[in-house]
Amino acid sequence: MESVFDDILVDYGQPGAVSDVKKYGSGHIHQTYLVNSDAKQYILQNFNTNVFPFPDRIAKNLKIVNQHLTGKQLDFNLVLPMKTVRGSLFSDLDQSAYRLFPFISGECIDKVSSTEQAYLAAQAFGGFVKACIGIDTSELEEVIDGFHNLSLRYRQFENALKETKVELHAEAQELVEFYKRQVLLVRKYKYYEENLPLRVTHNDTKINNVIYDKNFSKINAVIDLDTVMPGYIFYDFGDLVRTVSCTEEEASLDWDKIDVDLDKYAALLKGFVAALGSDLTAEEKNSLPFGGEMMACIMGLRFLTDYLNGNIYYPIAYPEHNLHRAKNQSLLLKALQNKREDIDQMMKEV
Ligand code: GN1
Ligand code: MG
Repeated sequence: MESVFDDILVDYGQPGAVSDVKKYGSGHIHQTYLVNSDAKQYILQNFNTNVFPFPDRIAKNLKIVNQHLTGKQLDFNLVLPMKTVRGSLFSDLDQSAYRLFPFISGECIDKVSSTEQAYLAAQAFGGFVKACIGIDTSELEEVIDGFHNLSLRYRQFENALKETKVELHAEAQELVEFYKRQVLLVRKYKYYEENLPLRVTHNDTKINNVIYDKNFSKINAVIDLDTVMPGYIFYDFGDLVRTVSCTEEEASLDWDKIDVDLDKYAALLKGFVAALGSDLTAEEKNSLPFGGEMMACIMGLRFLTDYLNGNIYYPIAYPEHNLHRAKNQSLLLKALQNKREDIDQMMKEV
């Protein structure tokens, strides 16, 4: 197997032979590996062309962003895919497309353990949006059509429910009813869609998409830039809320422990607002608490839709996996809704 990886290094004009390959990280979409050669370390990804059918759009967006950021002071690295000797972003092997990235050392986590870590992540993702101000969003492509469009995702859920071949047991039925009741969020989404400016957003601001330095004293890098495209500010704040302020990870089945940690929430808010400051419109600031609810809702809807569709999008380890992911997000959403008054109060103080 290693010789296959050697061929990839050759394709990228990298010296040395591969000595070790290990699965890496907890991403759902691409298969990711840490590759050790006798010269260097790399991240290698088996790129998922089903989920990203238009890799050219990713390349175009990242080129525009990269050009815009050249010469600007960013406090962290943006990790871009390397180019092969032929100038391609992919190396094709066994009918799969592989990408190589430089390896950035540091700590990549699925759960923060302090408010400082929360603050740093929010400041970095906010800093990314800030640094991209000035890019004409109409020049960027939509990498995945309607990716965070809540109206669309809700319709896809309704269709899946109509067409599903899955026999819904009581727990599944209860979840379906819960998500059906979230129409108010869809209505609010439409309001913001009409009233907020489009920004260049990251759109996958999960906590495991930053790399801290080894002391957790700063962010070394922001990674996973495939979904960089035009979006609303609350997407990026919302996915941070979803993955940082929740007391349990997205994969947790400890239903009773799923709650919102308000101290971490406050740290996110402070970090994000510190980075973007007066660049946020008043309406954008108001939309931030909605973002947490909306992103928990959209992820839950997507997991549940996938369950109803027979698990064709997210890899699963057991039949109810997507159902359980949807349940986890529903409990987080409930917790966010229950604590909305505290969160609104917090907003006034920032
Ligand atoms: C996927 O591959 P990964 O884990 O970085 C998904 C995100 C979801 C996330 C849920 C392209 O991201 O939208 O938030 O799973 N990415 C895509 O963990 O669908
Ligand atoms: Mg990822």
